[in-house]
Amino acid sequence: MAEPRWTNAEIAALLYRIAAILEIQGEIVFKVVAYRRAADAIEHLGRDIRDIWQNDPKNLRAIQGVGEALADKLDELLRTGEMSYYKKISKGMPVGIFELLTIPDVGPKTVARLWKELKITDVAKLEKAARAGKLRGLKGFGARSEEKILAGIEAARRKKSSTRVLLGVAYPFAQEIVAALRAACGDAIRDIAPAGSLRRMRPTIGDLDILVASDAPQNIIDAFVNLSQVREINAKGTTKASIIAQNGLQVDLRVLEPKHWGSALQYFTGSKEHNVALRQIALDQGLSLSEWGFKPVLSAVEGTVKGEKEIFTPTEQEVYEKLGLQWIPPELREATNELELAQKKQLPHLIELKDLKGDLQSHSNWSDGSFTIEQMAEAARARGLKYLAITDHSQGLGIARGLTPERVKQQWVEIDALNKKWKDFQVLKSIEMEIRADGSLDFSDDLLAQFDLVTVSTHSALKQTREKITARVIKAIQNPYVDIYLHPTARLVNEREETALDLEEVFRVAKETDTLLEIDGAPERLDLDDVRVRRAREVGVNIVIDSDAHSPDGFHGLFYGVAMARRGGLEARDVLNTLEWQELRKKLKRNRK
Ligand code: DGT
Ligand code: CA
Ligand code: CA
Ligand code: ZN
Repeated sequence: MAEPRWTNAEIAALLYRIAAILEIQGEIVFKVVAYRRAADAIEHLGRDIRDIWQNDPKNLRAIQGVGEALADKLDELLRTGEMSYYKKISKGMPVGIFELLTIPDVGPKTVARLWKELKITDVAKLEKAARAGKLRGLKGFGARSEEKILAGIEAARRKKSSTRVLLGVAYPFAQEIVAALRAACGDAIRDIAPAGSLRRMRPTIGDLDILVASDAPQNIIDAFVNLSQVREINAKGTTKASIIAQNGLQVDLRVLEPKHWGSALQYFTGSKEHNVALRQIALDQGLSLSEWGFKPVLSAVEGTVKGEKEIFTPTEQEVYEKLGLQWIPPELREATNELELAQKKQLPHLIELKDLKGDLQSHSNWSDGSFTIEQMAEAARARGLKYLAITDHSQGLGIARGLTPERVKQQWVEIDALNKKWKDFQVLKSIEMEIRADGSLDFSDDLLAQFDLVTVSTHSALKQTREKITARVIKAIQNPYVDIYLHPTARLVNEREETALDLEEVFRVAKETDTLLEIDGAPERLDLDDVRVRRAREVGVNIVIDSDAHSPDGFHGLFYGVAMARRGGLEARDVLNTLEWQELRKKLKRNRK
């Protein structure tokens, strides 16, 4: 049965669609922009829109871009599951029309003309018409535009079929490409860095953007297209090239003169929205900013003043400084509030990997890991950590060879013996306890009280309704011996959607009960993500960052977990496992009474 409840993401998608319809119908730009702005705000709310709504349309106006009229429409949607306005304006709109908008260079105006004048209502019809040379009948269209459209259809197809690559795959691959280019080009490379979404540490990467500063661009381009990682060359010019790597990832390379390095790195790091806002700040100061640097402008109308000199920014710092801003860490460049903070010189001092003193989720061969506790501990210690919680699964999770109370006791004997081995390191007795479908737990309170700390999570019955799964999790975290709730939304990037959990409610109860919430840094999880992390901090929930390692390599999860925390604006003091174990211990609710 269909779920009548609309998620934030679905509501945002509906508003984007309304904007597209209005645009195709030739509505005034202002109205279209308003819908897009509201869609964007709802998409990045970080909490369920119902928590703001609370059955009163007036409350919705607190959301950016939502005025009275839209508030009423959203109110109707939240109450009834339908929006009559959408029904009205989408009436008679062929569904295929929206896919036309995903083709590069095909905007709403073109779509409207294709539809009205040639009865083209989907991609298949457009492709047929372009091949048959029928588009040139339209005013302003020629054989070249037909070619361009066919190429665009192809590009849109490719984009749709290739899912975005996990950060955990793209990041090491980018390092590999950078190292290979350095080895091949030596001194010809003055500077090299990955830019784009990878530098911003987004959980998934569309394509890799690599920048090189050099006075010998052709050498760099030649070396690049000849790397052993290259499967296919898409394009090769004098200063840029684009390839498909053996692993399927597209890599765009741009070579530029060193004097443009700062502005180019800034531009190609994005995000696009951040860049748009930054350019506006520049314009307000009479400067036009591009990847090439700054140029003074007299006014928007007059354009660049003849003879006025360009201003180059060899470093990225200088780009932000020139505008009176603090340099903004790439992870924050998603157009939330980073520019405002940078203006006021109030950017957070973001947490770094080296701030972490321990890891509170890891698995050994006692459950679904493949290494001994000792191997895991030595690997954590080699990374400079001082404590490691072994959180093997509890019996409720049969598939992972979950531990029974008897095996838990046996494990403790092993841990006690191991802990005699080190002066500077400690293995903590812990467990990843499955929250059963009804909210009950695998172990008795009496046993739970004897662990150093207890974590809970959900791996089963993930399709429960919002009410059920929320009640289930809340019941678990209200237990006085449950210290941490792991990977809260249970999503798997590209594989499994989040559960229907009411996170806002969980945040509230977590704060009330002193339960910690986790950023699980395993690249396939990254859960909580940046938007949720930001919200959790706002509410005042305490956060920990864990690797969820199942092998020594798995500790790289700490690096990606820290990246999510940085994207969410966290400082070291916002993350409890930056504390020594003796300090953290005192903060656990089990030790607070
Ligand atoms: P991705 O590849 O989908 O994971 O995301 P990005 O952010 O890497 O996007 P990409 O590869 O299309 O472009 C790299 C950066 O270049 C982007 O973050 C900002 C900049 N950029 C690209 N196109 C535009 C544009 O049309 N306007 C502005 N302001 N910046 C752009
Ligand atoms: Ca990219
Ligand atoms: Ca790109
Ligand atoms: Zn787990």
